[in-house]
Amino acid sequence: MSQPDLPADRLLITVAPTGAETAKADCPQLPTTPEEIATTAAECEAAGAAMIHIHVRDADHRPTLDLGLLREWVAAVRSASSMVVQLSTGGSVHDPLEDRLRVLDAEPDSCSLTMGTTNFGDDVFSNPWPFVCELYQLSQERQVVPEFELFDLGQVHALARLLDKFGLPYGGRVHCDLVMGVPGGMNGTADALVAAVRDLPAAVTSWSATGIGRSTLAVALVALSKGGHLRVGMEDVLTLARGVPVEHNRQLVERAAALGALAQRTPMTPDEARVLLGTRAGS
Ligand code: KMH
Ligand code: ZN
Repeated sequence: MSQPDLPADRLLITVAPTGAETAKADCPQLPTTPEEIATTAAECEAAGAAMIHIHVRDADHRPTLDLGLLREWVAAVRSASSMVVQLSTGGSVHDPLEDRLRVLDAEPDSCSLTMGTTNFGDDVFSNPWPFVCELYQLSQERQVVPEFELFDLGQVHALARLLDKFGLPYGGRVHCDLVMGVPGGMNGTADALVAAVRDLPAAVTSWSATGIGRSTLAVALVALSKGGHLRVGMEDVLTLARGVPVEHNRQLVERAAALGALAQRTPMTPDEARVLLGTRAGS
């Protein structure tokens, strides 16, 4: 996997600070307002994150895909940091597909794009093939770089099928994220990660991994061993250790940077991340 124009030791740290699953009432430290997301973005960039994966909340702290709020959050993050802004098109398991397509109207640099339907705890995260194809073509048209979210090995295969059918993403780079340890998806283990990386299509130019809950450290360590990048954040894990809650997303970014330092990897700057991912110039 090549990183043209970048030193080989560079590590992309993506922060996913909010997600759609945790209630503010259960976790008051979760960033759920434009002010909180701006502060989080600035702190996480200072700690080494170069991209932010955003799920927006409304005034009642509930997940929303309201276009006005999406735009407000994108602007808040851009005013506080220079990180690559990635909006979730996954939303919550309750969001209609048509609302998820409209996320691109908020003009992010990047969008998540999940490669298939997954059982998601007791719910279903719906990503039918026609929806995946429509969202992908829309991302090409709007010049938004997708991050392909892969929850299982079948979705790795589906990515090859998508690229064969519709060609490369805008920008010509192919970045994906292995989301591991979701109840219903692939296991958050070294063996599962090795199998998924082995099967990635040859067109993939970079990949990161994230382990949900307790799998977070195992997945991060094996991702670094395999030369991958890291996604961390309170979307995926709410404790630093058993009984020790995360107080700030920056703690998870700091820990990712520290693990990277042990593996002799240097956090990438947002400008370097733009080269890695092929996002629009000036965004
Ligand atoms: N909230 C999950 C149902 C994404 O952001 O694209 C989907 C998710 C993936 O988090
Ligand atoms: Zn997400």
